[in-house]
Amino acid sequence: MLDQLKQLETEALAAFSVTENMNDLEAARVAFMGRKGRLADIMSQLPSLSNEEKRAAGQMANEVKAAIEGAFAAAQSRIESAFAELNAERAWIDTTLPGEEPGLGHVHLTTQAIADIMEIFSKLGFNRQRHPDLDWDYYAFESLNMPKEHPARDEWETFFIADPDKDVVQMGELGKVVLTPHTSNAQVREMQKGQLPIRMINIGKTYRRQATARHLPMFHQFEGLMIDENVSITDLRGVFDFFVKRFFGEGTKTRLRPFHFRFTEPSFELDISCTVCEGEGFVNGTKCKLCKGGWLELGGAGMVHPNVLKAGGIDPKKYTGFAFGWGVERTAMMRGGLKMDDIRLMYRNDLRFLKQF
Ligand code: FA5
Repeated sequence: MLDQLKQLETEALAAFSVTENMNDLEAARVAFMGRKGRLADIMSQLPSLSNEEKRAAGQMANEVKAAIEGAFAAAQSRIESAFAELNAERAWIDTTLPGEEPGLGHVHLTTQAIADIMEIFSKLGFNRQRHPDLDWDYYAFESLNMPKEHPARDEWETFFIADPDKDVVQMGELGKVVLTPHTSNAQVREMQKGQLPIRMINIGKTYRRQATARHLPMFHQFEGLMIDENVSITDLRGVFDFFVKRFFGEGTKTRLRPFHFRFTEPSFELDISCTVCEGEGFVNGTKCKLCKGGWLELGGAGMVHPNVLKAGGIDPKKYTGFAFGWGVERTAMMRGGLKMDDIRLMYRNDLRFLKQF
């Protein structure tokens, strides 16, 4: 038994001397000195010894215990001071080192497109005006020749704003309150300022109850409005061509396709030649994946309807004008010839996507 005690002391001291953290040290202590540890195990043989042997073993056990406890305390303070040193090293800051340069971002694809759009139209004397994106039904629909209950309103998949107290749609003198489904609410608002001629660009957020790979519930449109004496479709065509050639490139072709809007007469959809296949419809003999036919639709336009001019207090016999409204995100996508599988990527804030632009 005496040999076993000596052996235990040697092993415990060796184990404590190599532990590097408090957890390992405690685990070693329990293994040697714990209630079910090696020392307790050896001491359990005591009753089978003679009285003389018991005395010798007891004395030796006390010496071994004291030696092991001393070694434990020494290992404990060794580990503590090693950690204190490490922490001090970590806490030290070399103030003479050059700082780390913070990463610089860039403006979002939509913001870039808005800046470019505005720069081009300002060359033609169009000014940016700001009109609300939370507006009355009157400006979003009624003043635009879409009376209450008119089926043409359905296409705009509109969000109506509820009165938080009464849980019904908010009403006012000018009808319900809507999140504008298009920037055309700016038309009559601009006319009501009473200043002619008008050359306005209204770029704003628009909202529709739509969320698909090609539709965002919140997107941007830019609305153009020009009103003066003798404004004709030729002017619309000229402005359209000017914008398209500068935004998409000199070689881009344009076309007007007859369409129907309640607030313009005649109305058109404006198309541009595809930015990938250059209007051919084919790339290396295979059908173009972006356009499927050579043309891309930019958005709607037309000559302002006389009823809309009247709603804005303008005499339709004296003045004429054109208006257009195009989607910023779709226009930005077309410029890069981007075949974006899902337009919603633009607002998912994934840096791997955003960094490309
Ligand atoms: C309009 O909104 C008319 N106000 C345009 C207009 C203005 C016509 C002035 C005549 C005179 P439309 O619903 O087609 O038209 O939308 C115009 C453009 O907005 C579309 O071509 C498309 O580029 C964009 N757009 C429409 N809905 C969405 C959507 N949910 N997500 C992204 N872009 C959209």
